[in-house]
Amino acid sequence: MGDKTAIMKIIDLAQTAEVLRRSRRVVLLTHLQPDGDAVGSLLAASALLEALGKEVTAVCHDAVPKNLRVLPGWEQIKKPAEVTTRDFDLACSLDASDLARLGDGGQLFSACPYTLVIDHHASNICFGMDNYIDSQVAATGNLVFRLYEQLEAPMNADIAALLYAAISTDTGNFSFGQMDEEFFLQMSKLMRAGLDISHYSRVLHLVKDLSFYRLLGRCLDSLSFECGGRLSMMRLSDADFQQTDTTQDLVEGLVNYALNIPGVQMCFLATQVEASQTKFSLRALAPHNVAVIAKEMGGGGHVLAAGFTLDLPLDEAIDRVKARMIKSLCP
Ligand SMILES: [Mn+2]
Repeated sequence: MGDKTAIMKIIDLAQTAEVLRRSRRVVLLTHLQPDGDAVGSLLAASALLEALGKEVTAVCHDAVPKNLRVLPGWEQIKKPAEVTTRDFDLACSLDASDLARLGDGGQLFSACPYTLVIDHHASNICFGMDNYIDSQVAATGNLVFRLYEQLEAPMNADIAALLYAAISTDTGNFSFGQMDEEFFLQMSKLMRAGLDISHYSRVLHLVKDLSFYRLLGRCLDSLSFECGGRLSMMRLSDADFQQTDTTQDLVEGLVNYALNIPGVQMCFLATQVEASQTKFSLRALAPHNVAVIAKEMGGGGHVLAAGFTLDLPLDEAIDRVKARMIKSLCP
């Protein structure tokens, strides 16, 4: 089924549907530290291929996070080491912008005679033989939805929940991102398929462990301001995690609290990773740009949301980043 050295090709929706239709044994993969779009797209694509009579194996390098273990079928996702066969005729990557994002799953992907990439990141490097990339959609889940329609596969309430998890995660539960007419037409079709939106909205986006709220409390307690309130800063030390019995994976999203205070235009959250390593999440409101700062510090990201890690102790790292952000915000 194709030559591995073939030139990487951009394909459209109909061609992508055709590649899936031709396949027989498919390994589906998604990125490290999977979020709702990763897990939702992976499982919805898996159900789609099963409906077409394919043999499907769904793989992710990391375990499914606790808050996503409410999604139907999450238990079927395997770790790369649990996949013993290499007998696949198609490997399909979902929501990953490059091969490294697949972690150990990358080996399964590369070992396959035919590879397909489906993604919505503008930064996708088209690492498949075929690549269906559309950066105009909010989530990879929107592309999987299109494939359901293109392949005329049946939709039910469980599949609707998976696609809702995907598209609601990447839009902050309908707060940002590419939400256009097609997006809401898809949503309306998910409702018609029986989506229990109030249940899934609550369990996916509202319910969090008490330990998370304790960590959030620590984070908010650390708030400080510069530039007359236009720059806000938060910090979490090792002690904060220990005393709240939490781990670093809960940090995701905390930085936004600092940005949502009236008057704030830029913010950061500094998290102690090790004694002399500090991780930063930066956020900004338009027309500011934190991608430039992140790049200077050896990281990357988007104009309004970026990040990086410095090999410095917490206080020293904060001083450096604070000075750089003050320079940018009130020179
Ligand atoms: Mn995504």
